[in-house]
Amino acid sequence: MENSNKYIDLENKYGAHNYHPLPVVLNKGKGVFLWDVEGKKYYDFLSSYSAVNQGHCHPKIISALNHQSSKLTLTSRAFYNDTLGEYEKFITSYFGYDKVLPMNTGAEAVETAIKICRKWSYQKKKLKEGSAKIIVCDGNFHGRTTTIISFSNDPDSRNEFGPYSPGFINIPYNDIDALSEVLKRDDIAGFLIEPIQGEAGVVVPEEGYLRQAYDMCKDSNVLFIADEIQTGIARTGKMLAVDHENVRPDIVILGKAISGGVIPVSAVLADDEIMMCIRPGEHGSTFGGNPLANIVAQTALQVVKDESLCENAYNLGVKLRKRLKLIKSDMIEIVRGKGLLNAISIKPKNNKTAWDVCLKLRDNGLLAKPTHKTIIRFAPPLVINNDQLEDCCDIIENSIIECDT
Ligand code: IF1
Repeated sequence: MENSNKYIDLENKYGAHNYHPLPVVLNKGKGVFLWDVEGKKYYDFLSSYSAVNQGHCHPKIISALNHQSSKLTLTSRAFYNDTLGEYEKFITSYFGYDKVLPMNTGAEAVETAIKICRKWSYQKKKLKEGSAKIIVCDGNFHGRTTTIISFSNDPDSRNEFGPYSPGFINIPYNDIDALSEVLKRDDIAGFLIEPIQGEAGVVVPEEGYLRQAYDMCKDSNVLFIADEIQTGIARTGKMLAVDHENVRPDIVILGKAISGGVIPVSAVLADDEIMMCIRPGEHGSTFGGNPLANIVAQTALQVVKDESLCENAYNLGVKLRKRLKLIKSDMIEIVRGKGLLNAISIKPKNNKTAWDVCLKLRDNGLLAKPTHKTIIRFAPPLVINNDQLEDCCDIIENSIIECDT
């Protein structure tokens, strides 16, 4: 542990204290596995918050990264390059939209979607400029920029970061009446929603909620904007979580696993009627659509299809939830999720909390992390196989039983 402590001390001394990581120091990843500096091997059950759906250091993605990185990494958008158009054609056909606006981080893509939605509302819906409102849900997590945390109701994300950006209306998640009520207003531009709320603790809305919400937005000429940064790219057992209800959002926001967790890549997808509201010089970023990102993302998305990760996530998710529900411990209060985006909530017992369960899981060779103190997210890379999943369920069961006694 002394080797790990050396690295932990360095981070404490020289790094901002904006995280409280689980005490484990990693230096290698491959597929579903991670290794620490002492050489101990772990199953990764967080997948870097669903960024490594394709598994750590997927050989095809790394090979594409290495090849392109020795050729051309960045041109800026001041000039054309021979990768962007090909990638744009690939990803718009992959998800079935006319256009893509490439960005880098998830938060940047959410900000981009907010700007596109507002532009559309002034140009096409003819709202009075500056009046547009976007509906958001309580319990949301869409990133950490000052505009995005302005509509967060999580004290840790929001407190003492004011003054806050206006133009957002919060309603309860999974409450169709609340949405119906606010849609009566005449200044609504869009409805921004996570199809499953990840950070809130993998909160899955009732069957039919997304479909009803989408239909109501259509009837009110309001854009339905799906933040699929965490739920997309096969994570919930479908390519997009909205596919479970056959909803086609007006705007789709992607990030994380779009690059297989290799480099930051994000994207906003929409049809021409919406996307063409943005004109040259009105939005962009230095690295958005860079050649390295384009090649890595195209390869990472192709891996999802080549390796049938949607089907695998769907089938193994059913097995995982079944096994979790069989664990005989009253520490487990709730088991929920879709595909391989799952969570359990832990009721403290014998002074043992979700944090202690995660420490025990770590000792037993599986890495997971609590959110909001009581929820443990279980989200392995989608390349996990049946035997590995069974092994992980044994580790989870044994660890919880050890904490329960
Ligand atoms: C951290 C949470 C998860 C996201 C959704 C946008 C973004 C995220 C649905 C922004 C990012 C990350 C951020 C990361 C931990 C992780 C997270 F715990 F913060 F809330 F997954 F639930 N929309 N989520 O989940 O994307 O700018 O980070 O690329 O901030 O610690 P980003």
